[in-house]
Amino acid sequence: MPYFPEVASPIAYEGPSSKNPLAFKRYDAGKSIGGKTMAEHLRFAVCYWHTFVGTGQDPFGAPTLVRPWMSDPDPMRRAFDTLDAAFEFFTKLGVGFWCFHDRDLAPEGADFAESCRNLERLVAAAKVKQQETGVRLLWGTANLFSHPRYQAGAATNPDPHVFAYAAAQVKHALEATHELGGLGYTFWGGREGYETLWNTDMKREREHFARLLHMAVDHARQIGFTGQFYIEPKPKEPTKHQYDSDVAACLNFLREFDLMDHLKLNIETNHATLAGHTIQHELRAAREAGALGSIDANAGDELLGWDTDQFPTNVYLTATIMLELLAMGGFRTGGLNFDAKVRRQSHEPVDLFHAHIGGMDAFAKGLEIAQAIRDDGRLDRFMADRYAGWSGDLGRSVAEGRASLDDCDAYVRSNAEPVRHSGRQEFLENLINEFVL
Ligand code: XLS
Ligand code: NI
Ligand code: NI
Repeated sequence: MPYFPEVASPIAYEGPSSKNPLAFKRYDAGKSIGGKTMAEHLRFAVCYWHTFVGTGQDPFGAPTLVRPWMSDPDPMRRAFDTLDAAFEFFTKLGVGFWCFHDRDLAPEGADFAESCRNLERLVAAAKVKQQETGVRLLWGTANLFSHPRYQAGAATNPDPHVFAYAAAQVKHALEATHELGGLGYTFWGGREGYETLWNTDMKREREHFARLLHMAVDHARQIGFTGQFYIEPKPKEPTKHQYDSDVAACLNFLREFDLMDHLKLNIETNHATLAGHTIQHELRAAREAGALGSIDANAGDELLGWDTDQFPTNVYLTATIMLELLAMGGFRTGGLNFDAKVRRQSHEPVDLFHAHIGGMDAFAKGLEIAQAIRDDGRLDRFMADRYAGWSGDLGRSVAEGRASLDDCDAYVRSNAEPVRHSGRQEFLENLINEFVL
């Protein structure tokens, strides 16, 4: 019995004039844009946690997302049913990748050994599904934040026993990822942060966090996992102050603890917003450090101050993201993972299709806009002209470190007042809109 009977066959591209809610209007997987297909550019992934095991529970009400694949009273049978639903969904949607946490895929057992056995059984089944469908694992991760043992953090817990538990969980999640041919492995801090400094040794906790990452890198080498490690910045939630708060903080952390060669960043739109940055800023900061790895594609709500993880529908946003990606030359190991959830009133399984189709169309359109802006060349030329002075004698001598304060003093004395130039912000906003409108 299919779990998504409304969707008889893979979602097709029907073009912009289609009125079919179960068709793509913009995302045409095989269409070539700037020498690569849309599918190759966008590398869409579906996340397991929100999409298949999310319940819609919130602090004010009970679960609303009562899924047909979650009805069996036995947790392991439920997990296998969920796996069936997930791969049916991936293939009907036509995405190439998925992402999971260990505990989304397999339930926690009575003890750690049983949890590991549960995970191994589900991984074996997922491996078969991957072979049958060709869907690949973009990244795996461990859930080091839901269980009460992690109430004071995982790697940053004051108790080394809890650190060891987290490390053991990472070992198995990493091995599961390796077994599934995962292209990457993500660390999201979860509860790696603090509520109050009255009880927190921040220096020690950050050192321990780095230690776990080094241990994971060592273990990957030992088992032959060559996928990319990622760290995912987020400023708050669940803790008041997370150690991996934004891109700049993560880069500093990676440099401080000698991890730059081993981790790149997985950047989430809603986390950028919560950090008081734009996603454009966060992507740019990571890209310029050579550390932009992957993207958790979602959007927040400007009126709410928490991680609402909504599906991205704003074409201006997706075009901005795609411009940064194209400037980097596209993804190498990463992709666009829909770390996004349907609203709790959208409780029917078909809503999951509407949500993902909308996000994929918005990104396809964003890709086309971004490529057109690059082909047009005016934006790049404006930027080149704006900084052209730096190719002259003065600019080069400063940038290359040959000029001293004395040299600058002499230059200013022998030249007239600098000429001011307009920043042309409105002109540039109009230029972008030429392609968006
Ligand atoms: C939570 C994070 C989480 C990570 C994976 O806010 O976005 O979903 O992506 O642990
Ligand atoms: Ni995320
Ligand atoms: Ni999030």
